[in-house]
Amino acid sequence: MEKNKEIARIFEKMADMLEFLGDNPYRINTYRRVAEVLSELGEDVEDLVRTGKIHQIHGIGESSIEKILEYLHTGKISLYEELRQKVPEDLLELLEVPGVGIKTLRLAYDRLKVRSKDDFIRAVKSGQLAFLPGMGEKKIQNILRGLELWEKSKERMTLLQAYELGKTLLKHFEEVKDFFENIQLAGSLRRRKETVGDIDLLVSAEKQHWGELHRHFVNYPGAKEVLLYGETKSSIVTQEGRQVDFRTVEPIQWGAALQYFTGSKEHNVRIRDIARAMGLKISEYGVFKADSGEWIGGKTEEEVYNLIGMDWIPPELRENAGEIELALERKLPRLVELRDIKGDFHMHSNWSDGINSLEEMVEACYRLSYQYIVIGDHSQSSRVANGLDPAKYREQFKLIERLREHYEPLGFYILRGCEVDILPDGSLDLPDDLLEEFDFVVASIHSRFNQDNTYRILKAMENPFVNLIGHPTGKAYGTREGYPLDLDKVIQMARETNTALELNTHRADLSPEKVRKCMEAGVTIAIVTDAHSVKHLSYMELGVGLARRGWAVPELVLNTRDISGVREFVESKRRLMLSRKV
Ligand code: DGT
Ligand code: CA
Ligand code: CA
Ligand code: ZN
Repeated sequence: MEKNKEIARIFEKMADMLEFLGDNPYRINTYRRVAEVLSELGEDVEDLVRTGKIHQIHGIGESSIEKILEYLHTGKISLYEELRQKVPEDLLELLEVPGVGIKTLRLAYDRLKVRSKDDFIRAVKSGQLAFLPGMGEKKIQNILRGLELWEKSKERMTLLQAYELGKTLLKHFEEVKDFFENIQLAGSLRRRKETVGDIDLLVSAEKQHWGELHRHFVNYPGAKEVLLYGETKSSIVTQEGRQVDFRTVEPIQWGAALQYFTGSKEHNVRIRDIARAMGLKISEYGVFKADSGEWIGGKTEEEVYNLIGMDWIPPELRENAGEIELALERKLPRLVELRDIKGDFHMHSNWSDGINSLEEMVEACYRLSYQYIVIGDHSQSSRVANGLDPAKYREQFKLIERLREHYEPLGFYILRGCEVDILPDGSLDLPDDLLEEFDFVVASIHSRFNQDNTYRILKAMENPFVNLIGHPTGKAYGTREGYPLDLDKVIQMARETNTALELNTHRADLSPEKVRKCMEAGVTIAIVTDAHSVKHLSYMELGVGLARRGWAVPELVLNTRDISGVREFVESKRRLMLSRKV
């Protein structure tokens, strides 16, 4: 899939460059769409070309296919090479900055002779930019704040980025799987921390193979630079500028090493203190008697924890936030696991802004061995997302009806759903008589991210047909912090109205701390992928990790219920709210 990524990046850049040059908007959108389709399709572009299937893909036209072929044959796209002569590429990197758009960059280029990223940053900070037309004080403040966030987000990657990179690394090591026993991604990625500094990859193998393994590691095709190339430890920097640390240990040291390199540091410090008080010493090499230095264990993580009188602790909890005390009393809760998940409540098809067809989404979920899914295309107010009006939803119901005939006998249920917009006054974007026809309704805010939106969410929850609040805090990974919100009030209302709150895997919203608050209040959450393509459906694993980091237990995760449990959840709210009305 490395090629998909490379080509998508070039199409994205060509679109930006053409927009910068004031080219035809139709052409620009076409290239953007190609980039999106390629990076989210989940199928290797080289395979698509080989089988000819590329010609059937919605969103990739013939002239784009020519460019893709050109890249696959020559490693270059000539249009892109031409554009690079005309547009300062480095300047366009700033489009990642929240608040900076092409218009602003073009203006700075024309009026202030800004030619590079650094030129632009200087122009903002020196106040020069403020003199340009349309650049009010507020806009400049926004850009400054955006630059700050952007610089910070460059230092650490999002969990999603780390997860993807981690998967690619694991795949790279499949080629040498005969040389090692165990492999694991450790560090903050294993703990499912929302941002990850660097990736820590750990392998156990017989010493004679270590040389080969380190050679394989530094030859990772995505590596840009080798920082360290050793016998036990090597480090690389990837093309995207991310560091990966790689370590080899002996099989007998596996558990102790994994425990050590998973962290967190704070957790490990406590663990070591407890061991010391028992006359033991724990290091990355094993558990030893402090006086004699005799090795007494460490082949598995369980062994390490058991030797100091506690239960094994799930990595997501290892932050010294109460988990050690509970493990000592052997009272840790049983956390939700991926295998508990029976369905997904929020996904989009190409009826609104998804990449794949509804049929493809359904089939993919069936293959994940789910018991049910909710199709949740956007409603009419979300124009940019190609939202559906009531007639369109009813048309979609007919398609769902047909698909049910095939899938229900297989024990797989397709629920009619939507992601209905919560409008600025808190009312919903679809009429109640339609909402009632859905099997499950997600309601979300997609506008006015700068204001306190508590009242909108509270009002939406009072609707008897709303079952889940989508991405409740409006937060997005890395770039957006979310709107001001009184979470306690939202939690209280969720409990009073039998409404669930969403943990959206794409945005890490709710965040783990907020999940923990829901758990303490006994409020049900639903872990959703908000998938816009088949590929995104696999992020459920990550969502479960974030939920676990928020101490989520299966009883309070809606996806652990079977189909009748979900139906009962919906019915009970309708009964409850209607009984209140009379
Ligand atoms: P990151 O990469 O900043 O997101 O966070 P981590 O937790 O992955 O930290 P990293 O990569 O520096 O180290 C990986 C693990 O190795 C860390 O979680 C715990 C362990 N470790 C590293 N340095 C130390 C140390 O000085 N003392 C102790 N006790 N553990 C350490
Ligand atoms: Ca790390
Ligand atoms: Ca590290
Ligand atoms: Zn949404």
